[in-house]
Amino acid sequence: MPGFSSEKQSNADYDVVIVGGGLAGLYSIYRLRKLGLTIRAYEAGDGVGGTWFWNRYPGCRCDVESMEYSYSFDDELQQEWIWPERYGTQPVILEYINHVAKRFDLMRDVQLNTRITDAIFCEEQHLWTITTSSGETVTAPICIMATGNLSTPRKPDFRGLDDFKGDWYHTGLWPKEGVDFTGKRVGVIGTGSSGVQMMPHIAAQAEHLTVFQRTANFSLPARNAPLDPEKEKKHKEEYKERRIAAYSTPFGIAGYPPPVKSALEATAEERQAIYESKWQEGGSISYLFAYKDLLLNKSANDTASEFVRDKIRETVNDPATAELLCPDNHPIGTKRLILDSQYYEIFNQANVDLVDVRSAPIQEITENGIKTTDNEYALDAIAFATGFDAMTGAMKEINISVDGGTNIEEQWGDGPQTYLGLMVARLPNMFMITGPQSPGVKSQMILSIEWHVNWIAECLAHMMNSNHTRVMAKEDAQRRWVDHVREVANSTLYPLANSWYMGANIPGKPRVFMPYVGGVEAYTKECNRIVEEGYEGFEFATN
Ligand code: N01
Repeated sequence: MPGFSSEKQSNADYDVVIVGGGLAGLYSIYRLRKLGLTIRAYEAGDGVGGTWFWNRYPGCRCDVESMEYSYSFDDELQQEWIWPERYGTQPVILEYINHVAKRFDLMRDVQLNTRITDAIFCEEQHLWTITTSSGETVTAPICIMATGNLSTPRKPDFRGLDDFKGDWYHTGLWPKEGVDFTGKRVGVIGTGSSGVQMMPHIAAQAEHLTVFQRTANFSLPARNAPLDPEKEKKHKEEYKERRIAAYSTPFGIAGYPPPVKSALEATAEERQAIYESKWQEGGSISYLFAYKDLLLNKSANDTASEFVRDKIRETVNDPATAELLCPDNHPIGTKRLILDSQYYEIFNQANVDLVDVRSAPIQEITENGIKTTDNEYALDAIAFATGFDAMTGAMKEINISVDGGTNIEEQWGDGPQTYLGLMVARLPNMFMITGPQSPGVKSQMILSIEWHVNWIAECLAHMMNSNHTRVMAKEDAQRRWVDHVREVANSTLYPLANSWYMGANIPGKPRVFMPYVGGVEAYTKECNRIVEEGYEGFEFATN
């Protein structure tokens, strides 16, 4: 083996096994090849792309601007690729990912249609044995979990779904061939980003749309439009500097100077003017960056929340429907802020109804539709926009352990425990890309992916140079990091929302705030400091 060549590891099939063929898995192949390592990546789908492969529901689009949401590792790539719109659609992003895979010849290291069921580390040999759903096993000293944060779609266990005579779908497992809702009575359960993006498209096509809403969410206009060629040209000229500057920001996106003023220091008129300009501009960072304390101080946040509620009241003609659409149980921004295109407007259409399933919950699915505690709704199709077992779901689906001992499911019984969202104590030689307790989902994902993969590549190079065959996070370092992540979250308003960040959308899941919200700048500085201090909190060994 070129990389990890200790005697005991020399029979390994590969140096590195990667689980997942999304943006993280693909960049890992590209980067680790440069170390001369042999690699095998496994992807459950019949194509690469991860999130953008599976989420094919109508209207699916990224909520980060397309000039930002792309790889930065190759300047020619970022100069040459042309994004047609301000926000990339799912088909365009998937096309981009396939283009990257082809351009850098990544597919020769990817095995499609292969789900990983087990990953067992042998402490004696310092080797992972990875098992696929077809029973194949491969060995490698290093295992990288590029399994994604929103990759385990979740459909609530409603009684009676098997009896439903119509068709049903989940946004995260949408059929490749698309769905024609023409002439159909469609029910959508869920009003997060997926449901809100999808519903204007269904409302335009279906005979009738019934929206089953449990929690009203805040949504801002995306103001999507064709990309302005002048803006694109300027952005491309500044690409290199912007990518570097992005690491010195909270969300990994340059060009948004941090606000210095509290919302409570401004007059009501000033606030109104600022919120209005941000509303017109579109986009979530801009809005949440209106004042410095919108995610820190409830009274400050109330002003921004109320502005959006007023916009909903202005947009939706029926006052009772408008009021039902006004979020009232969480501060704006503490759940992922949604960007929509004409969402609130659909409630002025004669073929759209809103059903409040908080006051009258869904009881069961019948052969004809959905039954709540006070009504039955006849439907031809149901679309579940009910989200994902976020951040920990994909890892916990795999039986991960050392020598068959305590597995990850048990290790994370009270919530995820990681060091930097990169490694888990007691799981040697296993890295995660944008794992829980890293900024991943609270940042421009591709920037965070590149950061993690580069960090791992440097760590592996360090191991090879020092003849180490094993690296592991120390328990005490992990404990300190988990405490720090919790303390940072508790200094914000985030824990006030029943969000997927908190695991609150999955019955029985521990309520723990999972992302690191100290910001990309603080996080990357800490990762660098740890390396400079000789990989503080990690222990290396040689077999
Ligand atoms: O999922 P969600 P999502 N009865 O968990 C409801 C990313 N994403 O797929 O809030 C009735 O946000 C649930 O209600 P409640 C993005 O990060 C990005 O929409 O739990 N309702 C909620 O309304 C996003 O945040 C993009 O009360 C039930 C909805 O289902 C993340 O993915 C696009 C229910 C789930 O909302 C997840 O978004 C799409 C039940 N039993 C997604 N169970 C972009 O980049 C659940 N719900 C634009």
